[in-house]
Amino acid sequence: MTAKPGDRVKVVTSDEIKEGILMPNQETDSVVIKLDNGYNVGIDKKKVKEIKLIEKYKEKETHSEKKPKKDSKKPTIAILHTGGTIASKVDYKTGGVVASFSDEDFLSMFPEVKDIANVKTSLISTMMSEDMRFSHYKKIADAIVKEVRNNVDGIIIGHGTDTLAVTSAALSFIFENLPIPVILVGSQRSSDRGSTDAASNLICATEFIAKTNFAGVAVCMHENTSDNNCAILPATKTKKLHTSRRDAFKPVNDIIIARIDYDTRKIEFLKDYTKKNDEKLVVKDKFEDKVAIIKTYPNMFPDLIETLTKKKYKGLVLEATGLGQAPTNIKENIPNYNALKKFINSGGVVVLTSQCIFGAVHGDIYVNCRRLGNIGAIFGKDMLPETAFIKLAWLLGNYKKDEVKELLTKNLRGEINERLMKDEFLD
Ligand code: DAS
Repeated sequence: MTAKPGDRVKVVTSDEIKEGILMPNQETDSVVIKLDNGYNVGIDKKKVKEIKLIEKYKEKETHSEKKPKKDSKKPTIAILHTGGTIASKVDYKTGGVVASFSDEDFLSMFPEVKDIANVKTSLISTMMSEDMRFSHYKKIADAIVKEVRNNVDGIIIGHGTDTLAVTSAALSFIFENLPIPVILVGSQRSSDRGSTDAASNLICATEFIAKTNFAGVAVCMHENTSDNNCAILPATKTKKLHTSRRDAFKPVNDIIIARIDYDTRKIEFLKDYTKKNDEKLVVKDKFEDKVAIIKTYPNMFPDLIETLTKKKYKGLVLEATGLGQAPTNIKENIPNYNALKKFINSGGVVVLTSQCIFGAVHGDIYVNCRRLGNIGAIFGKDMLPETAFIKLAWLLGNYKKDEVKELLTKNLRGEINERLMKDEFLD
């Protein structure tokens, strides 16, 4: 009888025999099994001589109701699931990856976490992060406030990777004086793949919460392509720069906050950080819906900007080229200039950012930029376009227009780096 996903098997290769649960395999070149210690290994299919069936999969009737015991010597961490692949496991019947959210399920997937901390889990949503809306940021913020009141030592937010860095920016604007760490963790490869980064990212985030006095929002993901280091990345200055690599997340115009060595569990801080505190937590969780982000492009027409004016949008982030130039200078592009002017004159706030990933925009170097500044466009310094978008929507949701304009170019949560250094650039 051939083994099916979920069956206990022995995989025999020319060099070794490995026993575990056969996983539905998404990688065409390897057989993946879950070992008894909870981790997955991928074995090169070319090397496999035999897959011996040891025991057929038996579906469990119900989950065990046994709650993991709390150890008073360990910190308590709340894991809030929003979806993505980070806390998913295999449904052996369908072979699909399904989200699993109970404390017991979570600890059976990542058994090592309970050696570091007491863990409680809760479900916020089961969604792909590209579907996130401002209402979800509020939901996550409410759950964070609840756990802060429960006196947990730190919070991990499991999140899809696509917009993880945008949520981290949104959360850092929402909260002032967060007394504990809130670390967003994703995984680029799902946990049924031998090369998954879910366990190491989660374990590093747990170690970071357990061993440091960091407070505030940050991201924890692989720092390099091997499994030996994870990075704690700044919440408002991080970007997903690769579609599939495990080290896709990089700081932009900034450096990582800390490095966690996965093998030795040593934590090294690379920059100053906010420490746990008991200042009064301030929560401002409103976002203005009528804010858009538009990338300029060759042969651009004014239609999109005109529509925003007609629809009474209040804010626009224009992802311009280079130092903040937009196609507004030659005769054919004057309609773009006029459309921007009309948007601003009708009460809209325009923030200029750059399509260049690194560096800052400047209003006074090129005459073309100065013309945009003269009609009231605001230069967003070195802010990432997506961070500028979140900041603009958040400011418009919580402040008066004059304050919005003033605060846009002030560094509130590390989103603006006034002193760019050459090592704050991708090597
Ligand atoms: N689409 C991705 C997302 O949810 C998948 C993932 O990384 O979890 O952002």
